[in-house]
Amino acid sequence: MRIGIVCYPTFGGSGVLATELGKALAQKGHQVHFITYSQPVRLLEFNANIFYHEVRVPEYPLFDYPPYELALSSTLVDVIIRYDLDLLHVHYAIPHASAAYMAKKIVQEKINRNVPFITTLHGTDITLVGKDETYEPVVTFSINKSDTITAVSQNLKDETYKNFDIKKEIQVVYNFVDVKRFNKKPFDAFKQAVAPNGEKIIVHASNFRKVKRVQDVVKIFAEIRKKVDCKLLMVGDGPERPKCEEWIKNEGLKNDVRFFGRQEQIEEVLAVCDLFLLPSDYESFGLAALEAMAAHVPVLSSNAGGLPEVNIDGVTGFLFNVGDIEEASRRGIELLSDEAMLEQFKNQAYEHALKFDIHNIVPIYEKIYSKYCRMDCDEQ
Ligand code: GMT
Repeated sequence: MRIGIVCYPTFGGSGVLATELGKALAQKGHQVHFITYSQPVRLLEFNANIFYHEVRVPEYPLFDYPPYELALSSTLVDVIIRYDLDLLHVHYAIPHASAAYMAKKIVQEKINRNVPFITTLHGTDITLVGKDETYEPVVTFSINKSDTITAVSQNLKDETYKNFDIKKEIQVVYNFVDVKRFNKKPFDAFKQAVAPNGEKIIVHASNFRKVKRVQDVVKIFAEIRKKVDCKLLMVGDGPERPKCEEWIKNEGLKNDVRFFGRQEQIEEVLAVCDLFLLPSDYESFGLAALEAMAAHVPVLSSNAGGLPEVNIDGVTGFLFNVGDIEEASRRGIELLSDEAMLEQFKNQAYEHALKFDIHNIVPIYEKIYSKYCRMDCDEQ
């Protein structure tokens, strides 16, 4: 099929997922067109089935706010007609679902073709930004106009029905991970460099937004470190990072914490780690936790949002109430002090991650697409 994918091209989970989906679809022989304002960060490989179309927003002195959504809709119309796309799959509702609806209507009027669009809800488009009254009417409308709606967890599906007047069925399609990519042997020289005395290695990876509660990461680490020799690796970047570096300095933890910034090869870092921390206020799913599990790293996470659907308490790691540093630290110490238990949790985390392997989830999206297959699309 010929599929248009719209997403945020940055390091966020929704963009990563959309890009990995597009790459997997291209490998399976579909023609995939990414339509975004810059090249998606994970779109590094060459594949003849992958096309990238940049959405340009011309500057004009009259505009204090350049109208990105109009530029996106117009680019969508152009790509749909020029490449005869079968459908659009938009990731993150704002403003992608309304732009897709607008493009669909224009194409209908121009060439009398109905181009379906699938909207995948990822999290903050529903739980934070979307339900704000500034956007809510448009978000509700464009979700309802989507031909298929998917959400990345049961929790996000429930939240969507709770916060918006949605008249259609929402299908849960979980995040996925390429387990083969993350199931790596540890690179001994790297391990030796970050934990020279065989310390346990704790890791956190995120975009350092407020919702991630990176201060809790520091607090939990400080408590665990009182009982277990350990190091903390911080992967990613974002608004809370400067404050986080300050807290670490103030707590006297500087020599035991390393910041790696944004990492394309996060699997190399995860391969040497023993525990992943994710104390978020909310996660619709928690893709970063799944990636850790695929790398044999158990997860110590809050029980917010969809996290309990991914991190199984007492099996793949432990859950704690948001902000409960004491419980989180207790569980971290328990796990890192018992070699046999840690080994068991590492294996269980990996086993559970297999359920979310790319080869299990991508066919679910293909099945959704096949509903919209035109007469000629099997020949692609
Ligand atoms: O976590 C973020 O801040 C990024 C955000 C995004 O929209 O890119 O991630 C969301 O989508 C991911 C992929 O579906 C989910 O795994 C994350 O849990 C979700 N983040 C939140 O709900 C906060």
